[in-house]
Amino acid sequence: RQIKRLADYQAPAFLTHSIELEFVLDPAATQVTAISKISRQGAHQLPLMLDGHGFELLGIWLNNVPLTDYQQTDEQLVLSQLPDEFELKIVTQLNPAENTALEGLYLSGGAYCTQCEAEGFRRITYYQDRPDVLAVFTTHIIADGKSYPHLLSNGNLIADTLLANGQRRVSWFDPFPKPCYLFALVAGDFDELTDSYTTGSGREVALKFYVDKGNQQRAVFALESLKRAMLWDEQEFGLEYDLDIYMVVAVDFFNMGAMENKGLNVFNSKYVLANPQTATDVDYFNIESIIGHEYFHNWTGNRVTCRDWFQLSLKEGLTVFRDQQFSAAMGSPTLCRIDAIKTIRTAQFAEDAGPMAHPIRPEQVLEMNNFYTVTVYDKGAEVIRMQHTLLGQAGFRRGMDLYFQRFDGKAVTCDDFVQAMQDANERDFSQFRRWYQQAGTPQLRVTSAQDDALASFTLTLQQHTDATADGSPKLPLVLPVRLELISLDLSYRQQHLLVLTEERQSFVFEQVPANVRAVVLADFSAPVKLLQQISLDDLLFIAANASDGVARWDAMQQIWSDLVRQSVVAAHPVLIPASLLAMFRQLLDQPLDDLEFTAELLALPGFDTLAEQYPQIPVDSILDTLQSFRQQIASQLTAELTRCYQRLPRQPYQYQSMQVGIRKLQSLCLGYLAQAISATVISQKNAAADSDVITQLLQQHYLQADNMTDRQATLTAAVQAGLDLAQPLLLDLLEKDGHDPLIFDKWASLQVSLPTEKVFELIENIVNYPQFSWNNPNRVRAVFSAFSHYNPQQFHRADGRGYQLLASIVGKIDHSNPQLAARLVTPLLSWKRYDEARQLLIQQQLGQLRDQPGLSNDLFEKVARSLS
Ligand code: BAL
Ligand code: ZN
Repeated sequence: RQIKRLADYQAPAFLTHSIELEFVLDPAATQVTAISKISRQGAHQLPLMLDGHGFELLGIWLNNVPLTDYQQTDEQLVLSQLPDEFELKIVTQLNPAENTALEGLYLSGGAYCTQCEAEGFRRITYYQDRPDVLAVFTTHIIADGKSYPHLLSNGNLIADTLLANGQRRVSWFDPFPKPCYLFALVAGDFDELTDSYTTGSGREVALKFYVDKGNQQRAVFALESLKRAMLWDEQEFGLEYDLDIYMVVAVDFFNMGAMENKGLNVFNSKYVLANPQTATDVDYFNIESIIGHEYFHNWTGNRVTCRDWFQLSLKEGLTVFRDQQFSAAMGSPTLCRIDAIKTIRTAQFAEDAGPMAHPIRPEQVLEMNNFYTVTVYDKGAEVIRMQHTLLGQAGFRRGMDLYFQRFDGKAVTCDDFVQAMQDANERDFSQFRRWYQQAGTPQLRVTSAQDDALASFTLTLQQHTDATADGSPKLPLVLPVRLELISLDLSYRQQHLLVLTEERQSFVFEQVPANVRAVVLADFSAPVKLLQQISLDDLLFIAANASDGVARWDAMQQIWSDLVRQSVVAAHPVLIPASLLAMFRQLLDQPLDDLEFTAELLALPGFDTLAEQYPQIPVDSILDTLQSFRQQIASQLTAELTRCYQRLPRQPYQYQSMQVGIRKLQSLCLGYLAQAISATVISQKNAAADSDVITQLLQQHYLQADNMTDRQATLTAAVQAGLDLAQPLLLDLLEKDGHDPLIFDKWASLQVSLPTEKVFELIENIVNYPQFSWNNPNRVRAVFSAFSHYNPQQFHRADGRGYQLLASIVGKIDHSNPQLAARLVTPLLSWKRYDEARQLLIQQQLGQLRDQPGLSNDLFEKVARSLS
């Protein structure tokens, strides 16, 4: 198995200037003819090394003469003694019907589609499959026009002819040189939703969405989101779309969320299709954000691309940041930020603390697909955000302008990006670049001292990053720290941006009145773990009074996390302090204007977030404590929760912020209320009466709902609390709407979050439904990712049954779809973070996986790193 290293990068020995592809589509025997114009780069006599595997080679021609003098290995074709400039024709034959890995050309349902990032193009033809080889693509697709009326590829349509044999030949030309990972082909019979967009400079762009028959109206929200994204990118960054047509195809079989192929995005149908009956508010949010993300890639990724795959964060970190800014502009910046912080605090911190820890620019990789990670994407976005924070909005825009001016049409590095930011603003970002080299989550320790006599306030910040599995250096980083000082009487408020560059630094503030409180790391201005000793009263003060909504939410999170810690130390759940319950009462009786934000303030942190606070995760204590807290809230605030729920007006569904807030707060109330009547609640004064009222509320909420969000609220609450009413309602959902794959997935994910042992029986049942398919990543994730991520009680069972289930599925899936298997295995990798008994159980499962014959590189890399 061959590890690739960033340090070994060499510019390509040959350039491919153009490639003309012809596909004659056939499920089991698609023929691909690729004619490339290639030239030697520099003075050397190196051979041309082309990547390729998983197809049959039918012939090679050099300048139209058959070529027989070549070497072929499992992964490459080596051509020696070539002229300086030449035309190479290669004919290959593929079997899309048997391509269950969903990389290269495959069949999704009845449609052909491709996925070439990162290294899928090499499954189509021999090619220099690396992002720094940029060519102009022409694509011809030949197929039966009746079965496949839509024959699509990148760029603009240039020809559509009927051939003598009755087949159709459709041709596309993409004038923008691109790496082959951005190539796409789709052929199928779709419903088409069409619109147009006129760019700021007056060019008309045709917008076309292709979805399964009958789903046309479900693409309307995605199409509207696209238009919003196009306008936002013009207004925010001065970036316009550049082709005459922008197409989005929704497919059911897809490993990723979506893919930004030039002019022809391919989307997982989950991130395109929405109507109130099938999509939740969260789905609507995600669709807008992912539609934006893929569109923004047209500049950050496509026009300026990566030199090599180690630079993946160049396009992904930046594009996630851009989609986050877009979502913030379309809705609430605070809620978007909270959303992003949750991802960092759970999945990214876990990755840093586990065997796959890597810097946002990894230095060595066995299987590139393993590095499409929360670190590269989401921590990458935080690193971009810190540059934005340090430079300000105008400075960041200057840097972006210079970046495009310098690098449009080129394949570049993360260093090139930072250099543009630095040069455009005459700043020195040399120390900042450490963020690209170092893995790990910095800990930021805060202490403060107030000198009333001198009217000064001193804040001392200290940073430290623990060693990580990759062994990368741990030098002091540049940490932008937003701070607000507020006096207890609220007469004094000052906001500051501190920049910590040393291991330890003190910042002194003069003319500060007595009794100020410091709100540190407002807006989560750096992706660190904040360590500060701060009293419950002070946290409640911050939660009520900080100017920054994120800081207010964060103060509540810290309160819960402190209470969980106290419970872990005491070995039993502590009682929720009266002052905290009083705050809950107040928020429930007088919710803020922003109801969605109120719901966030009232929500407990999840198991994963809490777990990340501990080097060794006290699984049972955290789970018991969370359960106890939910039930304490439920039983002490039953009346307030019921009142709050009942006061909120429901209206016919619209995806609109006021309504989203109502639904979210009602859902929160139902979640707690269900716990009040959960079978495990022991002390309840008038349990019987409450039980009837609450059961009725839950049932009515489901039965009267005109949308999926509300239905899901009841179902989630009832399943989590183990209520009997869950199963009949789940059955109702399945019978009415379970034919729809996206609803089936929701139903399955709800079932597998049942926190009792019965879940194993449910899982056995689910995989036997005709709607379930082991070859469809959405179906598999809906059951097994949901189980391992949202059912910590059963996944972490002390008898190891949860681990055993996941490992057996991973082993099975690895034969058909290694990329999917390697993603599913993630929760098992951090076995060293659990107690000794669990360590042994997980290690045993990983050991069996490692020894499985024919293990893919994808899975091998993760399992081997975990066990080393
Ligand atoms: N480039 C892979 C999918 C995405 O990040 O947009
Ligand atoms: Zn992306």
